[in-house]
Amino acid sequence: MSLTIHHLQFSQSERLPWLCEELQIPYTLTIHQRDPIFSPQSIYDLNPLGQAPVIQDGDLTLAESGACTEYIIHKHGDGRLALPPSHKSYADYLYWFHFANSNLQPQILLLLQLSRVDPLPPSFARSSERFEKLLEVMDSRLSKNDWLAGENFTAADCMTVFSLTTVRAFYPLNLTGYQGILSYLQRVVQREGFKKARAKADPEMELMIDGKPPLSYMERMKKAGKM
Ligand SMILES: N[C@@H](CCC(=O)N[C@@H](CS)C(=O)NCC(=O)O)C(=O)O
Repeated sequence: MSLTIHHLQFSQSERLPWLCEELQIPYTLTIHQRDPIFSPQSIYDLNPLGQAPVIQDGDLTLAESGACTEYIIHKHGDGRLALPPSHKSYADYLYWFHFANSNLQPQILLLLQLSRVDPLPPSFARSSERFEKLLEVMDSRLSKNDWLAGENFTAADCMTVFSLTTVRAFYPLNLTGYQGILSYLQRVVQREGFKKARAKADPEMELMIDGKPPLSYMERMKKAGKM
């Protein structure tokens, strides 16, 4: 088995085991624990930026979850879970695939940083308003469509779900009232591929699909006596 996924627990690298389970392709999963918050040396040994995920395939070592997703789909998955240009939902697929890492995730990270400034700067309120708008747009989309690209479950979903679930252990996003998003998350966790990936990659982590934010990662570490 040549494809290895390096997964940092409680991180966006969860996207890749999920993708591989959905594609039903073989892979070796190497799990790395946070130390206690950031990446351990073993991730730096693979990626000088110290970020996960990282995949290895023969002589290749590749980071960036979007790049890894496209690589896996086209090298190992016969293009499945991507929509081709001929598909009626191609543009939607592209939009939501890129939305995850180019819009949703950066806006959450901005809120996380601004929320730590004391006193809170006016830009925090502005960013929060903008983020609510973003959630409204996603909620509306998911109220009318089962999956982000439309009728088909795609890699756009694999790219996005981390930012609506696990990331909330780091920034307490409240999804209460966003019924389109919450129903979507229920559909996600019923997928066999999701269940299998979760059991292998983060078996001890709860699903984080309620409106209320989950226990924070810091609190978990304190409870476990690791901080
Ligand atoms: N844009 C990158 C971001 C990767 C990233 O920041 N990963 C985080 C996990 S969510 C990480 O490795 N954090 C540990 C650290 O920075 O020490 C991707 O999509 O792969």
